[in-house]
Amino acid sequence: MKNTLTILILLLGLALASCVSAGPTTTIEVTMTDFQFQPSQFTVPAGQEITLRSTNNGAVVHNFVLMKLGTNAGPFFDDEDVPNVFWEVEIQPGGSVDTSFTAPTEPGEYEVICRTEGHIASGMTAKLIVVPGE
Ligand SMILES: [Cu+2]
Repeated sequence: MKNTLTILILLLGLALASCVSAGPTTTIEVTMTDFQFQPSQFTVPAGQEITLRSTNNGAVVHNFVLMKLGTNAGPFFDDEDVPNVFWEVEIQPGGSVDTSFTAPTEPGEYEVICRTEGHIASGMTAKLIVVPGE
């Protein structure tokens, strides 16, 4: 009987933990392949310090480039898009980078792209959703 109760409590804990992970998070784990971000959508609280754990499982250099609100690199990244970059990090093929950035303070949907030539066109885009902080 006591064991059953323990198992129930553990299951409840797991259920609660999975609910929490579905909401905004201050840690993003992203895997890059040729040519995708996995997952391709992240939700973070506004203005918070965000830890980005990135792994590049591809054969070429990839980037995690967060564009400013309301901007979009379009079908390819060029010099015109540089002023619209909010934050970015480059990851070498086979490499991992753990870093952090401060989330934008304005809630909204932000475009994430890989600026390596041709990668947007190959589908290497994602979305960062910024929600109001607590
Ligand atoms: Cu890429």
